[in-house]
Amino acid sequence: MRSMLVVEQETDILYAFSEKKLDPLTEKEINLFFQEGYVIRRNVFESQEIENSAKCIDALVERAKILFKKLQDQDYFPTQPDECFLQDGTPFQVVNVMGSVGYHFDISENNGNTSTRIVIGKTTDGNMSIHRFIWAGGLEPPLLEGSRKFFKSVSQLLGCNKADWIINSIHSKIDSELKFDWHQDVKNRKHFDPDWEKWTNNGKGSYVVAITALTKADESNGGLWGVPGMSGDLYLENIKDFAILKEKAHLDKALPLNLNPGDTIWMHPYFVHGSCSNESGEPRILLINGFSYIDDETGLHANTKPYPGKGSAQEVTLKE
Ligand SMILES: O=C(O)CCC(=O)C(=O)O
Ligand SMILES: [Fe+2]
Repeated sequence: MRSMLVVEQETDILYAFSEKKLDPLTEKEINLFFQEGYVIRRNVFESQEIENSAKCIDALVERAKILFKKLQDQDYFPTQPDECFLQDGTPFQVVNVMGSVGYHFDISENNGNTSTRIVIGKTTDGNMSIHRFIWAGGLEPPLLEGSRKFFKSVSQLLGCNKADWIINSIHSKIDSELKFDWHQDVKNRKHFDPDWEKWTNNGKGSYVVAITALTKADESNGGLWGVPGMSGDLYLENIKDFAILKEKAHLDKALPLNLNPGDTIWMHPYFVHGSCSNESGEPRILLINGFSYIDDETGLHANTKPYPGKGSAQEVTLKE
């Protein structure tokens, strides 16, 4: 059963993240989004909001450190995909994607009603690398509260009054070898949910992501790259050969999507993008919010699957 997001019931006890609402996207911004596949707005998060987010991330990192220390104490770093347990009984999954091993811990609070998936790895020199915090607001509700400012823009871009809030993640690249190969987010949606968009294709992609930089994100620290321009419904999933991918996806036209702290980029699910590893020693931290379409008339959901993190993939009302 779909229920309202927990944070909606608890709004009263959360501190105000920001007094200021986000101005709706202008017609020009909306047109850019559909023509270019993305639109950037500067200073969407003010410095106070960035600081609040940083406090939440610090708290998540502390939890990650404790988990990593337990792995170290046990000298237990399995590499084969498996369901494993720490000595204290905490379960975790080992995921190995092309040699990059991630330890996935679902950590819950609030009597198990909300949770975050903490994904960590080990660097070649034996240190912890934070891969990501999935549904980060499950453990740190201010991250959800602060992200509600995107609701209006999501309603404008998806053309609906309600959506499923499926992603609220922190992607932190600090001295990490982590990178994201060229992809379209629609691929992630289809992988996750084979019934993705089955009955609801609204001609607008049915999914939108709003990525907010909490540090600078540019060429120097493994930022974000993208290929401006949308080529209809070009879907890249089945292209394995890089030379063909390069040609079809026009990778020669790729640009760095440079963001300063607080800037937000909205991306269409067919927008081709990726990011490099961060060798700079300077962190690159993104807050990623993803929403999927619910048809106002039929009530059908483009997404039919629960996502990691209790409290995620829940229906939210976008109109304020
Ligand atoms: O963190 C990044 O660099 C990119 C993340 C991304 O594109 C994704 O998760 O789909
Ligand atoms: Fe992506």
